[in-house]
Amino acid sequence: MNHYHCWLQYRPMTNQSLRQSYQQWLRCVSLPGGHPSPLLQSIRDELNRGIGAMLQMPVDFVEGSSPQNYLTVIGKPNQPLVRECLGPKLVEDLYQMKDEAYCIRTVAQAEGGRIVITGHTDRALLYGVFHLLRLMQMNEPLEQLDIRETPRNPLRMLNHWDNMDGSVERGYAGSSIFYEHGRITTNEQRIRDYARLLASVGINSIAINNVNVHETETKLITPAFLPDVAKIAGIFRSYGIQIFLSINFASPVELGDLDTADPLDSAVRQWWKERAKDIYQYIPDFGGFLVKADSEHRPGPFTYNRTHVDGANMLAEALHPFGGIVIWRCFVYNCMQDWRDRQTDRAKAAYDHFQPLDGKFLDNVILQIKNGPMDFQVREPVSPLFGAMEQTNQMMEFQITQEYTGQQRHLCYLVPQWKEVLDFDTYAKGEGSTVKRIVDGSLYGFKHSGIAGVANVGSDENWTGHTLAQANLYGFGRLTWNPDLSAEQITEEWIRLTFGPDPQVIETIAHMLLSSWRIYENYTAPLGVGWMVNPGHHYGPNVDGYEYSRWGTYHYADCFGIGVDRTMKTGTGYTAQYFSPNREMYESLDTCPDEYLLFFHHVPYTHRLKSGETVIQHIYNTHFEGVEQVKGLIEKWKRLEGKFNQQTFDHVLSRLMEQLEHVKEWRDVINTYFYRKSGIPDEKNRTIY
Ligand code: BDP
Repeated sequence: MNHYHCWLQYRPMTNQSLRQSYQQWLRCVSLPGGHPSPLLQSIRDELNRGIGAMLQMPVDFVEGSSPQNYLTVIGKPNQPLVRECLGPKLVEDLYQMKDEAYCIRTVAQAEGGRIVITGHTDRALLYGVFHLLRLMQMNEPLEQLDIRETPRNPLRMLNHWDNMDGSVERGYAGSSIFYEHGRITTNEQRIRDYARLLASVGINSIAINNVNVHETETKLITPAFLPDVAKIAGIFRSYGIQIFLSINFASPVELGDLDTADPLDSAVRQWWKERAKDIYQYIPDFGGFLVKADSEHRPGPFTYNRTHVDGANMLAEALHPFGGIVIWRCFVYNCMQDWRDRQTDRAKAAYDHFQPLDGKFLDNVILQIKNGPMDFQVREPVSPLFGAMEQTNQMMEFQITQEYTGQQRHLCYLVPQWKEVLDFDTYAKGEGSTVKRIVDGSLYGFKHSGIAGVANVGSDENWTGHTLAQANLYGFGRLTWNPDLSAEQITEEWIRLTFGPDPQVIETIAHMLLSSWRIYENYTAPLGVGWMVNPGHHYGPNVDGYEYSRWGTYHYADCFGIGVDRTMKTGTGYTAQYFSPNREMYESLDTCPDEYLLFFHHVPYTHRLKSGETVIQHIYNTHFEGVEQVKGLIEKWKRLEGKFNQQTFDHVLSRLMEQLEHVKEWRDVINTYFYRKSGIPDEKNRTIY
């Protein structure tokens, strides 16, 4: 495999009969005539590239029909050739399809046949073409295709935390692919290749700068930078991706135009309207603003004693005439709290801030909520804000970049975690009110909704630092397109596309990926309590690293026990933010799932889990086990030597070896800490320092 091409390897077909069949179908492709849109040009380019590499032949593009026996027809349902191939009944049926949906169908004819890819928009056609290429890469037959796909989430988005000096906040794969030395990059090819990768998994939106908007980035919305931003937007546009910018709430002040950013001040409101107008002049299909306000020292409406509604609605009004939206983040909490204050619970903050504002936001505002109430820990319960605001658009924020999950040095495949979150039943509107139905907009009929993920890519040749971390990006895209796909399905697809069809390779890597999140959980902070990382960079164990700081991230371990009492009865009352019966489930020690025990309860080390182990023995066991499991991953990987290029083999092996060293450190730091605190020896008498 070639690192750079990720899941678009397009390796030459070696199976002769399949190759002949594919060659027959794809030799001639009919595309809509007239002046081709940039998206149609992308379709043409991708077919040339994919077919050229896989089948080693050129594609003959035609407009309209062709006397060929076999033909692939790409066009909208109202095009005569599409109608002719599919028949009026099916075409009528297809008129119901949503804008991004597509249909791929094989129609047999007396001699030969037609493969028809159809949808109402060029973007839908592009998705259909990527689907066809995916099937070919996975050696699937094309003779009887009958596929209909509709993306479940309207917004399928990446958030880049890239800064204009080229650094990437929480980036573990080199520097930014968008910026160098305070300017937008001139390496457009790299961005084009990125856009292809994203479009191939259905991503349709991207915010291209960090949510922490510093001095230089504040200027991105000004004519000094907009021409360059427009260039990037143009590249993404040709792959059906809309761009967004993160904005600085204090822009009117920081750009030196006004002396206030008060959202109710008429000059401020006018200022934003003018900025919106400027932006749309350069980028007519600009998506809108992503906003981190009143969070971790970022400015916001609180400075002026105004509410988040005032702030978000002001921006929404400015964008409204152009069809733009405001994505307002709910990651708002007191990051300066006193650790002695046991009443302030950071987990409660998002709900406390936003839930009372339900119904007050304009309908082009979406609240973007992190999956858990804290901050992307390896294990957190679902944020209780999901479903708690019936009249306010909501979307999900996942973190693809592995800030707290091994920073792309450790293997940690997050699709199983995201699946659990999306499948969680909030009971917001009775049974079946799953998170995926809230964020896809269907439960409450939201006007805008979807899923965003904090990107994990950078300038490294393999995009993601750890080559196997490409699976997280792929999986994110596929899952946001269809949250009902299973983790196993997505995983197998990714491996087949990336590494090819060898069953041993598929089985081994699938096992490695699918077990890796649990393994990571085993050797890091136990039972949902989280943190225990080095402050600042968040890599490596440090049990008390955040214990006496201002961030609200505590475990309360002493010589008797550990965990955060978030119950209504004796604790912070956080459990009350959930709908019944989740509220009661978490409130009671008897029903709280083991994996969240220390998130919700403070218990003695001798407390028995549902598994039968005591808490302390669980800590010892999982930490010893974690090391053995990583050794197991290495053994598995080693058996793949020679199955693909040596460079990939060596690269992953070296990351796994580094993980192993590091896992031992985690084991020893955590076990020693709890042994010394509790004084309770390991039942199995293993060495604890
Ligand atoms: C935390 C990160 C920090 C981000 C913040 C956010 O440590 O770098 O700025 O989240 O999401 O996880 O705003």
